[in-house]
Amino acid sequence: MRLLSVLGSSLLAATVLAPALPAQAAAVPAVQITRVHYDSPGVDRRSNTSLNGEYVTIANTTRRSIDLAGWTIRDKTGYTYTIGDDVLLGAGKKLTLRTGQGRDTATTLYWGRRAYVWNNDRDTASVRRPDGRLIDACAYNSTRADYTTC
Ligand SMILES: [Ca+2]
Repeated sequence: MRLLSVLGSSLLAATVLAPALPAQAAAVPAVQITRVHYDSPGVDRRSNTSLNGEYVTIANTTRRSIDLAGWTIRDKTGYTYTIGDDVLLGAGKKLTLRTGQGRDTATTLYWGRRAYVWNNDRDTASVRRPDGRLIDACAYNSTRADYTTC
């Protein structure tokens, strides 16, 4: 999956990373899924608090801001969140997408769903460019933890 990510890395990141670093270091995708907290605390009662206990965090691994407008985050089933306009992720910054409803901030976006997205046992989170190209994916298959770090 990491290899695919390299191929899918943005031209911007490729320009920044490719000339100076060896191929192995460039294996880090420009936008990386760093955590999927798939099992929210407590019993899954679909309260907004519980829904927002589910989240996925992505990080900009490059030294430049990345315009995320139109990028998508989706699960294996195909539930898809499209990042809106005016979402610029600064160099090295992280962004968290929570499942429930809330007011978007610079660091947290809200999917606005009234149902869970991330399966508590196994699923795959992926982040894609507006053209659908896969940038990074994170799969998990365990009920022994509430989250996975990718
Ligand atoms: Ca869940």
